[in-house]
Amino acid sequence: MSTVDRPGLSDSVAAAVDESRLWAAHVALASIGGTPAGGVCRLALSAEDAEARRLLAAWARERQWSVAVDPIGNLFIRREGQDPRLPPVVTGSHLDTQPTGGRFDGVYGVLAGIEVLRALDDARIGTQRAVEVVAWTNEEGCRFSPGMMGSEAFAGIRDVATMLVVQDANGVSVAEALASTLDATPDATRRPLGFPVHAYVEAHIEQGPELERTGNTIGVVTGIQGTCRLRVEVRGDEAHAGTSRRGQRRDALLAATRMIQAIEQHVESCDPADDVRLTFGMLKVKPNVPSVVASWAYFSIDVRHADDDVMLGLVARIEPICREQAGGCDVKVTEIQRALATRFEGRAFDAVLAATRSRGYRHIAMPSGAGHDARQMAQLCPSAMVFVPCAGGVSHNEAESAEPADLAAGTRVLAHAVHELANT
Ligand code: HGY
Ligand code: MN
Ligand code: MN
Repeated sequence: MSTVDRPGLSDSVAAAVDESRLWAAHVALASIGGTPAGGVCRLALSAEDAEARRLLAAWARERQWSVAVDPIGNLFIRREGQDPRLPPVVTGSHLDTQPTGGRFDGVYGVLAGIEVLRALDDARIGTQRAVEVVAWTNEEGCRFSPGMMGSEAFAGIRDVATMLVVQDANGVSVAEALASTLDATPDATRRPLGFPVHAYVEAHIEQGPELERTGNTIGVVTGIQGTCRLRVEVRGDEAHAGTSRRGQRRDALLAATRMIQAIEQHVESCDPADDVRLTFGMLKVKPNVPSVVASWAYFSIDVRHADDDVMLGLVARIEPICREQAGGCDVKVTEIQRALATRFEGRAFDAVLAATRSRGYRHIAMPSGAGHDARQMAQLCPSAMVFVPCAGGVSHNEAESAEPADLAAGTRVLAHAVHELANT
């Protein structure tokens, strides 16, 4: 008969975290969508995503944990508590990756959650509240844009209906891809969207250099900077490369490059401290052949900053700059996602800080430059994040790397904090 919490049991749970078992789980997941360069390509709702979900569901069955999915495909693995009526503690992250992603972004948070459940079992420790591990659907947003679909749907920030119709570059909709992905976990209980959550804690690699640079093992995350995502569509006219005069062209690609340059120069002029994160990650061109003047260009803009006023001030300048650089082309600027800066505070943050101190890890309190599902969960319940270092801060890159000992340290902090929260 397992025992419900008594003081000090959080140490026992943390001690039951098994570093080599956690590493083996990462090796297993990294083989699903593994790339020749040693990274991972496991796009949202792809065959690889389905295979990863199937593996997690099999692990859950081994331990008699229950498995459920909701209407956007969020996957929940639940270890029951003493009182099933109480809102659970939820931990987790995402299984999907960027196309040239690494072996740790997202998946570490899911596997750390699984390891916490295993540690609770092995230590034969019960909790008042159930503990659920979640794998959020489509955090990355590279196949189906914008990302964060699972956690935004769960938090009621965006309507599932608007997500299901989104199509990928091949015209496959979220709805179609979701249906085939869910076939991978046929025994999963179908749940309605959303439920009360007592607290949410997400473990993640930092995806930046601070922990490694300062020699710290744990980042107790204070919040996430704001993010605005936009798309710019430029329309011109196709023309012959050898006969059309420059003065008569409506060259969509040339106009797009002028817009990109002008936005970059504007940001540089008002951000001497290099605090703004401005990214033009995607550019599409039609007809995209050497001897035809481009009639269509489509590019992405990702603007981030810790101060919402600064970020929104820059976003407000984007459309005017694009129109100034249009050169006779038609321009359409669309904002597709806006997430303001988020602070983590309250019982989840306090539990992570207390667990980190109690375990004696070198640590710093620090903000997150990257976006995470925890941002959305912070709108629902007390939420927090545990960061661990990654080599050189490199992420969204196949060279992404992390040390087994650091992953285990973060998981011990997670186990300690989750156990405390599941008994309050
Ligand atoms: O873009 C982000 O910050 C996240 O890693 N998807
Ligand atoms: Mn991530
Ligand atoms: Mn990512």
